Parts: sequence; C-alpha cells; structure tokens
Amino acid sequence: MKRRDFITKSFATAAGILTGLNSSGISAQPSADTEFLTAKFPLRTFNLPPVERGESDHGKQVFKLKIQQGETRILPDTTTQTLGINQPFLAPVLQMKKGQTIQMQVNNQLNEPVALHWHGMILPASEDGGPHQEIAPNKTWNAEWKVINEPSTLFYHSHTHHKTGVQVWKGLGGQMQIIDEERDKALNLPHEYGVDDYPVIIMDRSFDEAGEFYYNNQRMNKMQGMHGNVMLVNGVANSVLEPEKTRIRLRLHNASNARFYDLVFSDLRPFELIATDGGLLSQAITTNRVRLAPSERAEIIVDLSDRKSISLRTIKGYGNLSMGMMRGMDRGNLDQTFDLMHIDPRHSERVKAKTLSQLVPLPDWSNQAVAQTRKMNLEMQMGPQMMFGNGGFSINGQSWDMNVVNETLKVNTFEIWELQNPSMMHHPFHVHNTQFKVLERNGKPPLSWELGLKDTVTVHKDETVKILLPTGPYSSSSDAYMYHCHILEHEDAGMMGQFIVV
Ligand SMILES: [Cu+2]
Repeated sequence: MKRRDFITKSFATAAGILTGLNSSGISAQPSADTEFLTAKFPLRTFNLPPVERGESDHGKQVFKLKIQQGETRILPDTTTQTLGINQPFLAPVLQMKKGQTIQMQVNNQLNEPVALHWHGMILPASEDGGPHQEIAPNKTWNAEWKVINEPSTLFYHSHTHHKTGVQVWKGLGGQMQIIDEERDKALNLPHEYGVDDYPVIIMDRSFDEAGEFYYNNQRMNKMQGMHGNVMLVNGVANSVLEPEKTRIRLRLHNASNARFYDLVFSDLRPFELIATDGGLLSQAITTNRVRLAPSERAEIIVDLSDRKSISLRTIKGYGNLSMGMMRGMDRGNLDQTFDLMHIDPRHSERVKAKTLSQLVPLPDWSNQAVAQTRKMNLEMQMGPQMMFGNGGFSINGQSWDMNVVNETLKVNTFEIWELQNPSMMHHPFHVHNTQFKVLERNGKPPLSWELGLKDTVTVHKDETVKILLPTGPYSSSSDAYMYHCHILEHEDAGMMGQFIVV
C-alpha cells in the first residue's frame, strides 16, 4: 500500500473513534473507519516466538524476564513504540513442566509500575502477579511456585492497576506452555515446537496517523473494549506459516483486549479440538469452528496432507454486539469476516493423518461436596460514570477496590459460582488460581469448546453460566486473588473483585 493511502486510512480510524459519541459519528454504514487493513499489507513470514525454558539452578527453573520498551516494525512502512518482555514487542513462549519449581525474576525497565500475572496457573496468591504485586521501575520481583497444573497452554500478561489494558495493548503479554513430550508422543499428538506445534497468538491493534498505537479507553472504547483494525498473529500482520509437517498442532490463543473470534479455516475443513484453557479434553472433538473470547485458548490438530493453502479466518456473527439500541454503532469494527493468517503446506513433509482415540480422563468431581455457592452479577451502569473515568463497571454492585476483599473461600474445597449477565455485552469471566468446569449455560450443557478445564468462560448477555471451581491448596489471609471480566477495558473500569482463600 502507498504510504499516503495508509496514512489516510489509519487517520480515519482514529478520527472515527474520537468522534464516536457525536451524533454525526454514529453510523451503521460501513465506512473508512471500519476498514480492516491487514489484507492490504504485504505477506510476511509467520513469526515463531523464541522459546525459553529457564535455567536450572539448585533445583529450580529460573526465568529472567526483562520488561522493556522497544520499537517495532508492525506497519509496512513505519515503526511503532512498543513494550515487550526480553524483546522489543510481546514476549517469548515460556515452556515448563509439571512438577518443576519455577522462579520468575521479573525486572521492570519501564518508568511506570507493572504487575505481571501468570494466567491460568494454580499458585500461592503472593506469587500470582495481580495488582497488589506491582513492580516499581528498575526493581525486580521474584515469583516462585511449583507447577501443579496439568500440561496446558497458559498466558502471562500485565495486570497493573488501571493499566492492564494499555500495557497489554502495547505488548506486555505472551504464551506459557506446560509441556509433556512423553505423554504427547504416547497420545500421537504433534509436540515439536516450531516443527509441528505452533503458538498462534491472536490480537488486534489500531494505530494513529504517526504509526503509533492508538489507545483510548474512554467512551465507546471503554464500553465495547478496545478493538483494532490491524490483525496480528504472534505480532505480525498478514503472515504465512509454511509448516514443516502436514499434521500440525496450533495453540490458538486470543490475546486481544476485547475482540471475540469465531475461528474457521477458509475452506471450512474439519479439525480436531484437543485442549481448552486448562489442558487436554478427555477425547478429541472433530469440529470446524471454535469460538474464543479474550484470554481463551484452544489447541487444535489440523491435517494439511491435501497440501492446499488455507487461511485461518474469523467469521462474522460473534462480535460483542448484544447491545440493543447501540447495535448500530461501530458494527463493522466489532464484527466482520477477515483472515488472521495463512498456511501454505506445499513443501511440508507429509505425515499421515492419525485417528485420535481417548486423550486423558478429566478429573471426576461429580461426587465432590460443594462448600459454597456464590452469585456473580456482571454489571454495566450507563451514564456519565460509564463514559468517563474509571467507573461504571461492577460485580454484585461493587466496583473493584484495592482495599476490599469481596469473597473468602475455604482452601481445598469446591464451589459453584453462578455467573449472571444482565448487561448489554458478553463478558469473558476469568478466575485466578483455578481451572474450573463449566456445568451449564442457561440450564443447558456447555458448548463443545468448553467441555474441558477452563479458567475463563464467556457469559453472554442475559445468560447464567454455572461453574464448578476447586479453590486449590494454597491459603493466605493477607494475599488475594482476582476474578474479573477479561475485556481489559472492563477490568480496568472496575468489573473485578478479589478473594482470599483461607
Ligand atoms: Cu466485560
């Protein structure tokens, strides 16, 4: 694309967002401000993030993580100021094994505080990296825990007080993988990183006329969450994966601030869904679509032995639009069909498709006593509070307060949480320190992509979702865990609470 052309379009984007509340800016018509730019970028090679496995030191695996500023060429013809961990933008994939004791040495080179959270991990609250564990500029925070999670694909990202959205947007997030090669070999699962096992970290970003990230979490962007018109996979737009083999595992990971994806391949080919947030399903599910809300992960196995080039695509219909009167606003931006990346297997080594049988049995909690049932009401209040400042979002009538512990759980028990959403939008609800089971969705069985263990579940508008949640083995009367909406602008605006486990 010509530079001038690009500047015009990206400027229109920013201008469209800025005028979002003016009557002149409200329009259901497709216009320049809803145009997706990714397809106009030159094709680039798939970016395989570097992998880090830590260094063994006195029985611990030590990871040294440096939070830093950088400059990155994301747009075709200019650079963008970015944030990253051990690299200018985004972060390495951290691989670890169940049973290892992990020490994360997190050094903050920014001139603002950062908290770094290990999303999906079961660990003591003091090590969790929530807003209470802020790292001051030039300081190092050591977090240490023994990995007791099952092998799974997890997420690490900024969780800084009122700054989670903007820091993740600029690049403070990456994928963690708890791996078990022997088990995967026995189960016939592709497991060689960058050979037949690839992270696919999906996010959208928008840019201003100077090519810098555009981020503004007020007004419509606060209500809908920040959406962008440039789609990135592992930090790169419009990329092509040429896998080494024709049978590949993709660790799909929605690392977007607010965008929901309904993922298919361009030829609607079926694939095997093998894992959700918390690890493997009891058996693979053959499907041709999977929906991912912000922070959700799904591992799939794709057979490319026909050597046809395909694209990974999100299809219109699952944008976060359930907003009654507001439905017309920004429709194009929130809900469109577009490609995320392409896969070209013409030169891949042919691997026979294999039928997957049973994977691993999920824990049977059907006879567990339920210690407590709680209701979580996810609320958005309309009015000036919603449009400006940090308020307007709450759970059970309370916006997040650093100094208020909302719930007290008993260690090593099970609870049922009933998540209710009377608001205008879907909310992906995340609970720290647990992998839970979705029991029912409006009295019906959970959807096919949420049959496994989960740490985030979407509560659609007007729905009630019941989850069964183990409270875990760690207790502390002083350190709290968070539960919150994973639309990061909603989290920052108060749709978050904290609990202690005693
Ligand atoms: Cu939300």
